[in-house]
Amino acid sequence: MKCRKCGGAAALELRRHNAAFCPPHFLEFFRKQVAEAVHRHQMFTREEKIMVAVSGGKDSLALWDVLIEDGYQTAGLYLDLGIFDYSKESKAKCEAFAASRGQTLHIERVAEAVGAPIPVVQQATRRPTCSACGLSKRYLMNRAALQHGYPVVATGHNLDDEAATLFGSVMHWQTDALPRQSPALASTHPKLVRRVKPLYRLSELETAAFAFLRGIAYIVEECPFAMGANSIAHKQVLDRLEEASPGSKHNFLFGFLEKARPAFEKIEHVELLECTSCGQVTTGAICAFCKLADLVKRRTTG
Ligand code: Q46
Ligand code: ZN
Ligand code: ZN
Repeated sequence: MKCRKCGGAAALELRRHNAAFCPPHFLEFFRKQVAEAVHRHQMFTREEKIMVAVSGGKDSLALWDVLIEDGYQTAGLYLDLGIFDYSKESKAKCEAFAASRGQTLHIERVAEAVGAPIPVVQQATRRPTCSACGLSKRYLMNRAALQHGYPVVATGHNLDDEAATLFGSVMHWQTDALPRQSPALASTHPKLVRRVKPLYRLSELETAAFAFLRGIAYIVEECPFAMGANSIAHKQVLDRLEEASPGSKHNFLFGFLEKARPAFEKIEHVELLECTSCGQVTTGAICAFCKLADLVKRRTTG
C-alpha cells in the first residue's frame, strides 16, 4: 500500500476515500477535513474564542489538538459527571493535556449543579442514565460558555457518532430530533451559544489514528454506562454495512444533511422562553434541567 500523496509506505488505508496515506500525509488529510468542516458550515472565526468540550477520550482531545495547532483561540471544558474511576481518569487526562499545551481548562461538576453525581441521579430518577446525563451535559455546556464568554461550543462527535444518532432517530422516527442533527447549530436565542462538530467528516478509526500519531494520552475505556446504550447497537449495524460497502456511513449521513434535513427543518417552530427558575432557555416555564435537579433533590433528601 502506497501513500496517495508521496508514494511512500502507507500506514493507513481509508477505504471510503479509496486512498491510503503515510503518517505525515494522514495528519495533513485529517487537518484538512477539519478545516473543510469549519469552512463549509462557518463554524467559527479566528477572532472568536472557542470552548472545546473535552471528555478525555480520543475524539475531543484530537479536536482540541487540531484547533490549537491551527492557531485558534480555545479553552477546554470538562464536565465532571462523577462516574466513579472513569470520571477521575478522564479528568486527569484532560488536565494533563491542557497543562502540556498551556491552555485553560474549565471544569463543571455535575454533582454541584444537579445535586448528585450521575449514578445517583440515575437511581433517584429511574430514567435511563444517558438521558439524564445528556440533558445535564447540554445544559452545562451552554451555561458555562455563556458565563465565561464563549460564543461557540465545539464537541468531538465524529462521523460514526453522527451516523449512529441519525440511524437511531430514523429508526424511531423522532422527527423533532432530525432538524437538530447538524454539524453546526446556530444560536436561535441570545442565551444559546452555537454548537459545532468539526470532526463530523472523520471516522472513529481516523480520530484514533490521529490521536495515536500525535502522541495524545487519552482514556481508552468507555463510560461504564455506554455498554447498554442503544447507540452501540446502532453503531454495530452501521459497522457491518460499512464493512460490506465502504462509504455507507458517509453516504447515509451526508445524504441526509444535503437532501433530507431541509425538509424537516421547515416544520420546526418552537417558541423559546427563559426558565423562571434559572434563566436559561427553555420551551416551557421551568426548564428540563431544573425539573431534574428538583426531582433529585426531593428523592435524595426525602
Ligand atoms: S457519559 Fe453520560 Fe455518555 Fe456515560 S452516562 Fe451515557 S451519556 S455513556 S457519551
Ligand atoms: Zn505520504
Ligand atoms: Zn432552569
